Amino acid sequence: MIQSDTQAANKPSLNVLLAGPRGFCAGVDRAIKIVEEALKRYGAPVYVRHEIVHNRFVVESLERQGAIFVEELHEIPDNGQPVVFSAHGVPKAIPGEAERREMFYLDATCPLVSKVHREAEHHHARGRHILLIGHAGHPEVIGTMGQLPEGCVTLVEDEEDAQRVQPPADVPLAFITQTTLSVDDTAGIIAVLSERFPAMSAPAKEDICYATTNRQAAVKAIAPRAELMIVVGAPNSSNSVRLVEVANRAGCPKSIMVQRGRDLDLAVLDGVHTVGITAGASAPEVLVEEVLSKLRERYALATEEVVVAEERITFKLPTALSAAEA
Ligand code: 0K2
Ligand code: SF4
Repeated sequence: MIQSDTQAANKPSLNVLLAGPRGFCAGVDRAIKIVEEALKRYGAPVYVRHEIVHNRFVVESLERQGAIFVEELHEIPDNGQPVVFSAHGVPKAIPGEAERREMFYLDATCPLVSKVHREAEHHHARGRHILLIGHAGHPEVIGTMGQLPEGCVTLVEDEEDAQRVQPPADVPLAFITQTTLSVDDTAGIIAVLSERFPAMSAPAKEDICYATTNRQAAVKAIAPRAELMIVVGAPNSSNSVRLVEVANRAGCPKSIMVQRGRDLDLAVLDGVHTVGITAGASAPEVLVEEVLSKLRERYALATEEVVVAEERITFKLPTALSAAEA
């Protein structure tokens, strides 16, 4: 259904295609709720190791409620207050260190990331060397590699890496992936690996999650109709950066990322009749609304939402937070 702005007769019109789904996924929603619920139950401060999700707006609103963000556990005093691990997951050494220091920790790792951690352990237990498809330095990759002893996982970032990688000889192989990759790039990397290592254990499907897959599919659906794609998200958000790339490759001539409405320079709209808008899994809908408000400063919007999938998935909170208070 197309919705048109009323009382904007003197403004030029702009078609807006809203990607559906966009924005928060179940893992992000759960991670933020864990921090909020911890603040409610245990009071401030609640420490959070790494940005709970890669979005400054989310981080700053939790800071206002009493959350303190750190990068490493040594920055946290021994004061008995909880520490939450971010949605991206942590190496095994982190809960280990928290236990040694008798810290009270809550794990906000997305259950779909934890599933990949368990797959890594499963392959390792069967004597397989693991090829992890993902991006170096990303916290999810650091967390997944850190489930196993050093040397048991080799990172493969792209097709060139897949062509060159020399895993240990005479050891069976398996692959796993980061959850927020480009579906198409990953298929290309897996094709190269499967060709080189036909005996490699391959899961039925890579580990890219439902939310990443659906957001990319929605962008592909609107990209050919749009002259500009605006992705609401943060530069350190892997899944959001992928949406910018997907839009370009799916035929949208220009694709940009903005963190919020005030970052949008309306000059980029010159000559544009149809704009696509989406948001990464860590970007709240209020920031999409900000972008729409900014566009309304100059245009009368005719908005159409293009929905390629319905998402009903939700994840439970950790037992420590979901149990009724004693
Ligand atoms: O896409 P990223 O992994 O960089 O993370 P965020 O932007 O924080 O989105 C939430 C996904 C977290 C884990 O998959
Ligand atoms: Fe979980 Fe996927 Fe969301 Fe990451 S993007 S938090 S894996 S649902």
